[in-house]
Amino acid sequence: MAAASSFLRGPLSVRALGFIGLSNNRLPQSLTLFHPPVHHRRSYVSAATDEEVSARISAVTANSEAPTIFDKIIAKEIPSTIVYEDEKVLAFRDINPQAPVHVLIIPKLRDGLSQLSKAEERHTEILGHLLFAAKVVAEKEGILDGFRVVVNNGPQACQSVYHLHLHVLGGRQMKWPPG
Ligand code: DGP
Repeated sequence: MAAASSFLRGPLSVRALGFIGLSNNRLPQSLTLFHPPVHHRRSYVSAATDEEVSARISAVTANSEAPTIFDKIIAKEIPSTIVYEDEKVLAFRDINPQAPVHVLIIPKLRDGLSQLSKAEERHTEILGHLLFAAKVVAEKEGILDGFRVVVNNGPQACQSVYHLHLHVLGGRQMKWPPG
């Protein structure tokens, strides 16, 4: 209980804000969108991890047209470990792996697909291509017998990079339900 009440004084939020280079007084007013009703605030705040708070803040500050770190990876301006590439998609190892195999697959052209919920009819071909690429990556990585494909969409799913991406995870026993 003591630990929970210390969270209420804000260290989680402050650490998360520091992580993305924001201080409380520079927060956009729209962040209040994510504030729970006062009577729910105690359990909500104490349940949030740094990662979850960072993801919510990233979502609020994200401009869906703004470049993301993935544009720099596509342009090879920053290094990544590429495991598969074709004319439409790029697959590279996640910098923060959650399993022995953790590969991200992204469309090279974002075309409005900052997140899956922005998908339109015209995106069906690239969406299918991404899913097929997940199978190709799983095969290359030797995890065809068991792997998981995840798309985090929006702050409640902890999406942190607003350029659509599939996570391909494998190489260990997965659990269900996911966290
Ligand atoms: P998500 O939380 O679903 O938006 O996943 C974004 C993933 O991107 C996260 O697992 C970490 C990964 N990531 C972020 N920045 C970089 C980077 O610079 N390089 C690589 N390889 N992965 C990154």
